[in-house]
Amino acid sequence: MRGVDVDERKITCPLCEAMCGLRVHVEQGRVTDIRGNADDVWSRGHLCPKGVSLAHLHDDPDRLRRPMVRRQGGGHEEVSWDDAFAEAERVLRPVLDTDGARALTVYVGNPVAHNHALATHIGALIGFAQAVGMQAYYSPGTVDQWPLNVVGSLLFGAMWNAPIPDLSRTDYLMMLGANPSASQGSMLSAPDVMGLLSAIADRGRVVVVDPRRTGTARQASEWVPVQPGTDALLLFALLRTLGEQGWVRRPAHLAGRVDGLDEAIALAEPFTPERIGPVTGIPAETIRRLAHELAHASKPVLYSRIGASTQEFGTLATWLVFVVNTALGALDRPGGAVFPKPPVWTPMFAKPPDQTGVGWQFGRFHSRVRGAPEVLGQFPVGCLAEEIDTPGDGRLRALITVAGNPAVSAPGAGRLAEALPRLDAMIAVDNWLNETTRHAHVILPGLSPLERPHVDDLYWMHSTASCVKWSDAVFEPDPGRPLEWELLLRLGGAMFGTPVPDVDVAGLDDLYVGGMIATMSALPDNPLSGLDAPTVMARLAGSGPERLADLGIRVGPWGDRFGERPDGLTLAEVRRHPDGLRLAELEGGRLDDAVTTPSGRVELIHSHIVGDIPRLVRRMERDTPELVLISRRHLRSNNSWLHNVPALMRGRERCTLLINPLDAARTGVLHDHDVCVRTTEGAVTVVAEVSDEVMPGVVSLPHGWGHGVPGTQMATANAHPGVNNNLLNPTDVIDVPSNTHALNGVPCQVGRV
Ligand SMILES: Nc1nc2c(c(=O)[nH]1)N[C@H]1C(S)=C(S)[C@@H](COP(=O)(O)OP(=O)(O)OC[C@H]3O[C@@H](n4cnc5c(=O)[nH]c(N)nc54)[C@H](O)[C@@H]3O)O[C@H]1N2
Ligand SMILES: Nc1nc2c(c(=O)[nH]1)N[C@H]1C(S)=C(S)[C@@H](COP(=O)(O)OP(=O)(O)OC[C@H]3O[C@@H](n4cnc5c(=O)[nH]c(N)nc54)[C@H](O)[C@@H]3O)O[C@H]1N2
Ligand code: SF4
Ligand SMILES: [Mo]
Repeated sequence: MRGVDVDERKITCPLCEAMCGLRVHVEQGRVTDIRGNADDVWSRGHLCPKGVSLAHLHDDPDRLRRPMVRRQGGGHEEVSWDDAFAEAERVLRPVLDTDGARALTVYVGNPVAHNHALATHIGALIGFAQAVGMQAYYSPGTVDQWPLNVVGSLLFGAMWNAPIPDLSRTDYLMMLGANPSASQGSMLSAPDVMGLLSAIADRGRVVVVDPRRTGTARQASEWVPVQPGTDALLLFALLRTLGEQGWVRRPAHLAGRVDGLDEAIALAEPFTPERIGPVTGIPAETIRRLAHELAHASKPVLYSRIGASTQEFGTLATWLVFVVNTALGALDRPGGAVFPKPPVWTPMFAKPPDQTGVGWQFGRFHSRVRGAPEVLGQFPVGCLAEEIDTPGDGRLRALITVAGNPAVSAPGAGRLAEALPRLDAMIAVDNWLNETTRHAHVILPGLSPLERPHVDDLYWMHSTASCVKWSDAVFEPDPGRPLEWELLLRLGGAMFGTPVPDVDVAGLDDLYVGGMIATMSALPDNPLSGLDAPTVMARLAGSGPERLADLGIRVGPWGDRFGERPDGLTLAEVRRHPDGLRLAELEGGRLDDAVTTPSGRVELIHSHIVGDIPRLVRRMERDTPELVLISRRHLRSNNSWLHNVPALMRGRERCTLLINPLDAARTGVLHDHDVCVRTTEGAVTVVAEVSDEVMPGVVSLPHGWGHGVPGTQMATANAHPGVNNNLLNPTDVIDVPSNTHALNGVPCQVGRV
């Protein structure tokens, strides 16, 4: 039955990279049911408990619907949009007038990539601020996938360009530092990724390299416990063994398309299985056996994620995954590591103008306090606090956070919590009053995930098929509410001197989109190259994010290119397919198309990466600490911000310290009792969960907790506060080539409270 009061909408869940198609059943303006859409061309009905929680997010009484400003005496109060914009102007303008945009930065949080309105227009805020002098911007990139971005840039030509494992065809998958049973896949989009893994285990082998026997490891053919932070050693030893045994495959399709494989194998020389065995905790004979299995599988492939990224040697480990894939002949081959073909183009896929023509440049400028070189435009996110609290010329005095919670997600969280109140201007574009936004002078809320249209672009760059899906909003937002992209343009416009309340948002949107098209069409090597910018602009439909979705689809590989391919796609056509369009399956043989390095070949050797090998050699000579800390995720969390959904919080407390029985016995720690965890950065008290799920010498604490702090408004989360993992993570242990913080493998001590 359909009618005004009863309706069913098909949407794509915007919460994670799995991009599940959902059916949302609405009665009398309320969601009564959410289930997987079995007709969705991509996900075929898959979903997880978080997808069902979209209704709770929409209804959450704590979710902000009106802007808030910080009262004089502390605490926040709701105000009108006009008053909020006036307050933003009041705090921001004096900083810009006296110190300029150099004193301002932007923190771009993770949901930006999952929210099309933010994803398309964050570039306006950052671009405009940089145009008037903002130096670096910050993001969780440096506590996440920055090593992959560095490796993608140098080896394959662009920062989001990297092959993914062909899960449907491989017969031997080695996974390092990824736990899709919780994450549902990362930098690897696949519907029902655990189903695909179990099919691989049935027809071949899945080997999980992880200090913890995760849900993924339990379902795998083999769990290989590894000492945190030593994956690069393991991978070098595998590479060395492949070379030594004559097991390197040199298939015809890679001939003349890859540079540096022999050099990479030569660099593996110091890393014998015998030498690295005691450091990694993996016996030499296991390493030789794994090399043998990889070499003799018919379609082997390696894949790594955050555990092998946010660690001391994240770039080398990530790089070596692609080197070993190349040595196995797996690169660009069905069943191996293949390049997806994203249907929706985004400017994120292009090289920035200043990096075009030359190879990628790093260290173009340095941070003020510790002199960190920029990497892909960013300093380590752990620099944020010191840039705010260290006096002197160029001190950060203004911060705009967009869908980010660095007070929880960034290392050195204690210092950051003390630094944020010192800002002269803090503006948060955010939907909750949480650990970070409580410090904001002004909070500008966006819409609920059910109130806005959605289309994914970035994640199709790492997906197991090429699809495109458009979701209309399920509910119309209240009239008079500014949309999130409009908020970003308004703040961006203020950079040029216009008072926040007076910014001509529509005019600025035209300027931003027109300027972007003009820039891109003048650059080589992107789908806009050579197009006539004014014609493109004139033929695009809509405004805001919709206009950019139309552009991305039309210049994408299936697009109409504004009439050049009359049967090609436009946004209007995509909208006619509520179950999505499935355009292509993964295939090999895409190197010539996908690789955009200066040479046109995969360039394995770069001094920026291999220059870090001496540091790795020194790691072999260093003693392993008695106990180290790693992070973990849970299926029913999403970083820091889904803990306010009651349905996801049922069951026992999840913020516990996992500790091996041997370590528990040694330190006197008892199951279910409070334990104190201490690092050079700080100490927390948390309940211990004694379990051989973690290997000896390793303790695991989830990130994203530490709620219940004064001034926040999240009733459910605050009733289950947990502890903030990042009070323990120091800001100075860094994977050098990528600026990424080591959040895994942090030396710590535990003891009874
Ligand atoms: N349900 C849910 N899904 C999510 C998220 C969430 O919070 N909850 N977050 C999303 C985000 S932002 C991201 S980036 C992705 C991340 O997705 P994944 O990369 O799959 O992340 P994790 O589940 O944290 O798995 C990382 C694994 O690395 C292991 N590990 C730790 N240190 C090391 C090490 O030194 N070496 C090796 N080999 N392994 C190590 C950990 O024990 C853990 O099992 O998940 C996304 N999906
Ligand atoms: N120790 C440790 N720390 C980690 C990690 C780890 O494994 N270990 N993982 C890191 C990783 S991979 C990531 S990605 C980061 C995440 O780091 P962040 O992006 O800083 O944190 P999130 O928890 O994702 O916070 C999301 C914020 O967005 C807001 N929000 C949610 N939806 C919307 C929306 O639609 N619009 C707007 N405007 N706001 C919204 C929420 O209220 C919240 O404030 O954490 C990192 N920190
Ligand atoms: S796996 Fe869960 S959170 Fe991720 S897209 Fe699917 S339903 Fe949403
Ligand atoms: Mo992330």
